[in-house]
Amino acid sequence: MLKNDRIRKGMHVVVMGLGISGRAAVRYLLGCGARVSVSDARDRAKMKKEDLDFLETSGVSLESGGHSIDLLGQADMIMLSPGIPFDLPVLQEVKKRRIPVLGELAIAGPALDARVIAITGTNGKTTVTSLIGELLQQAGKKVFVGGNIGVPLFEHLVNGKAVDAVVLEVSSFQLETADSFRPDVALLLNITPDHLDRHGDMDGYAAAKKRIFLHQRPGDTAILGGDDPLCRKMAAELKQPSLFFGQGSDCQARTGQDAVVLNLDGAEEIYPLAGTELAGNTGVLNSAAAILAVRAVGCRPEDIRKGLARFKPGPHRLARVGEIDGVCFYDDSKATNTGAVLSALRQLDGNIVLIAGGRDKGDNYSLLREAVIEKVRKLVLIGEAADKIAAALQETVPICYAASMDEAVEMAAQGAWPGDSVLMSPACSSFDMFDNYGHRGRVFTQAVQRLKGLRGELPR
Ligand code: UMA
Repeated sequence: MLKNDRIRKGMHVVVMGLGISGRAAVRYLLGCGARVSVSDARDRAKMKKEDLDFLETSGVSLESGGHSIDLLGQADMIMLSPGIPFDLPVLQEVKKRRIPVLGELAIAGPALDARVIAITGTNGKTTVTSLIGELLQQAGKKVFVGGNIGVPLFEHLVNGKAVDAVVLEVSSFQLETADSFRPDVALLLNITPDHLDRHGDMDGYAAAKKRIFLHQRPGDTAILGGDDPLCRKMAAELKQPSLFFGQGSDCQARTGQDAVVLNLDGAEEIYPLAGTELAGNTGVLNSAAAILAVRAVGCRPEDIRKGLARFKPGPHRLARVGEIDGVCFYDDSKATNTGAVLSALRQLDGNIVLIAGGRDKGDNYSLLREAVIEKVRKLVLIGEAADKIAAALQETVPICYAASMDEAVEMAAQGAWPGDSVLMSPACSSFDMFDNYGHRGRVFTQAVQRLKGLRGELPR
C-alpha cells in the first residue's frame, strides 16, 4: 500500500473533476487505502467509456452533471482538480463544515522523498521546467518532470520509481490548493495579467503565485525574475533571501548577448548560448532561471553547459511551421495571455500579421496597443474574444474577423508582404474552438500546409 500521512485507511475522499489530475488522484488515493468517490460537472454521457469502466471496476461511485453538498458534505477530504474554481458556491458550504479542500500539491507533496524544484510564472514555465529536467538528467540525476506540464504528480507516486529530483511546473490554480507544499527550490519567473477571470484581479493572481514560497524554510532557495517589478516587490516581502535572474547588475544570473553570467559567492561562471536553441532574449532569460535552480541542487557547470547545448524547446512556442511566397508562418499557440504575445512580437523582426483570439481569460488586451502599432501590419481575430480584442485595439491597425483557422490563415496570408511573418499568438485560451492549445497549433500548421499546397497548384 502507498504511504501518505494525510490519507488514513478507509477515509472518504471525494475527487472533484475527472480530468488528467482527477484520474491520477483516484488511482493514488485508492492505492493509499482511501474510499474514493468522484464528482464531475460533466454529464455521464459525455465521459469516456474507459473512465467509467475504470471507476466501476475500482468500486468508485460517480456523481455526474454537477457537485452536490449531499456527496461533498459526507467527505473527510475533497481533492480538487485545478480547473475547478476554489470559490465555487458548494465549496463555501464544504469549508464551513471544516472539510479540508486540497489539491494535488498539498496531498502528494509531503509524500515525496526527493529534492523538489517547483516553477511558476505567467510565461516560460513549461520551457524552464523541461530545461531544468534536461540539465539534471545531463548531470546524471534520475528525475520526474511533471505538474501543470501535463503529467500529474500523483502518477509519479503511483509508479513508485525512486528519483533524485522532482521538477514541477505549478500553476496559480494548483497553488491555490497547495496548503503547506514546500519546494526545496521555488522559481517565480514573471507575473503579467493572466487568469483574471478566475483570480479576480492582479492582487488575487499574485497572491496565488506567492504561495510557492510561503512554506519554504531557511536553507531552501527562492529564485525570482529580477526584471519584473511584481517579482521584485514579492521578493522584498519574503522571509528567505532571494536569488534573481535578469539584466540587472544585482542579479546572480545576469543575461547578456546570447550568454548567461552567473555570480555566486564572488566567482563568475559563463554559460554561452550562441548557436543553441536557447539563443535570443527569451531563451537566455529562461536559461538564467534554470541555471540558478540546478546550481542550487549541486549540478556542475560543465554538465549544465552540455545540457544547454542539447536542449530542444517544446512545440507551439514561436515555432516556424512554413513559408509561402516569402512569408514565414509561426505557431505560438502556447501564448495564451498578452505577456506571451508581447514576448513573441518582440522576438520577430520585420512586419507581422497577427492572428489572435479564442476564449477570454479576463486579460486587458489594450496592453498590446503599443507593440501592435509598432510591429503589426494587420490583425486577424478568431473566437469568442474577437470583439473584446477589437474594442481594445481599435484605431491601431486594420482588423478583420475569421470564422475558422483556415480562413484566418488565408486572410493573414493575403495581408502579408514578402519578408513579413504571420504569427498565430492568440492571447487567449483555446477551449472555444479546440481541445487544447496543442490542437489549435496543429490545426494552424495544417491550414498553412493546405494553403501552401493550393498556392503551389494555382497560378498567382
Ligand atoms: N470540472 C468539474 N467542475 C467544474 C469544472 C470542471 O467537474 O466546475 C471537470 C471537467 O468536467 C473535467 C475535469 O474537471 O472532467 C477537468 O479538470 P481540470 O480542468 O482541472 O483539468 P485536468 O484535465 O485535470 O488538467 C489539469 C490542468 N488543467 C487546468 O488547470 C485547467 C492541466 O493544465 C494540467 O496539465 C493537468 O491538470 C496535469 O497537472 C492545463 C492548463 O491549461 C495545461 N493549465 C493552465 C495554464 O497552463 O494556463 C493553468
